[in-house]
Amino acid sequence: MAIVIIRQDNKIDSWKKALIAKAPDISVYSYLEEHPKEEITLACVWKQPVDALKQYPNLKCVASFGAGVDFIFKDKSVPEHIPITRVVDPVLASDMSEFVLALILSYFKNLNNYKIDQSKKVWQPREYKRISDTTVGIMGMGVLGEKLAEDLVKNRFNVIGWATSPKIIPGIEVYTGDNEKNTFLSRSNILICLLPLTKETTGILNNKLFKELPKQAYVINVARGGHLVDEDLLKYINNGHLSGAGLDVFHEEPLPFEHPFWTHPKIHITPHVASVSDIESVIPQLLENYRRLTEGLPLKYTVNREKGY
Ligand code: NDP
Ligand code: OXD
Repeated sequence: MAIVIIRQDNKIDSWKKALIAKAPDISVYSYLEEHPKEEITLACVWKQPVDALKQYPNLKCVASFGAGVDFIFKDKSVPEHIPITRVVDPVLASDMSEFVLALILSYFKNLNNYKIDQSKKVWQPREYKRISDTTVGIMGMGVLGEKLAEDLVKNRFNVIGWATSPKIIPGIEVYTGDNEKNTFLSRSNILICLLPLTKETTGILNNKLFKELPKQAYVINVARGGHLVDEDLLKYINNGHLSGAGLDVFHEEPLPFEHPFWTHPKIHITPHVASVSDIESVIPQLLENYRRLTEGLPLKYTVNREKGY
């Protein structure tokens, strides 16, 4: 039994070194080196090349290096009987929460505009917004959404949520399903997308949804680029209904050079950095699942194939 790491960025060596340091008894390979394919039982992946998983005849589990698994479901070569796991980690959740809080406060206090003004030596005071006047709506009240909601409440925000199943979270009203979606939207001065990307949620941030938001609402997408219909966002910002957007994720990453989001004065772009899996914090759960596989025990943090998350 052995682990293979498959990812197309420059982080393979760091993950491999850390895995070996914590579990010297386990064989860990990069998919780029010569390795015994039939020994691989666990593949740890992040945006793996198409068909990369086909070459492991004894694969027993595919583990995402992140919270999202959309890129694994997109790969039709992953055999249906193989369980898929994802990262559930308090550090990932608190990093996300800190990021979204920073984005909201930067928007409230016009910090981006002042940075642009500074570069032109322009002295131009602007009106600012207050926490006490704002309701934040979070789409997706899972591991990340719930932590964000709790932190926003601690910071005196009025917070509401939306999910598929009911939740009891002190101080937070959670709406569910399509029936309650428009009521939820009509109250959200800031709308945050923390949904998984599935068949149901693809393109959910569109004209129809933006129309239901209060005038001058601000949209933050820290989930996946596939949730957003880019042209619809531009239309609703340019016609003045929305006051702007903070976007961390895009259909194509890196965002193509010619994309209009880059230069839009009301769009704040970041390069998919809202919350990045922390190696030290995530390795114990990857190793625990590897040991569970070895011992034939149930795996932790498996996703539901039917639901797609
Ligand atoms: P979870 O699976 O824990 O939570 C998903 C939430 O979305 C659940 O509350 C679920 O409802 C709700 N949901 C799913 N489908 C629907 C639907 N059709 N309608 C309404 N609600 C729905 O995911 P996480 O919180 O761990 O992560 C969310 C996403 O954040 C990830 O999938 C990933 O894409 C993204 N992400 C982005 C990062 C970044 O750096 N930008 C970093 C990490 C994650 P219910 O609870 O009822 O099932
Ligand atoms: C994730 C991500 O899904 O980093 O964890 O986007």
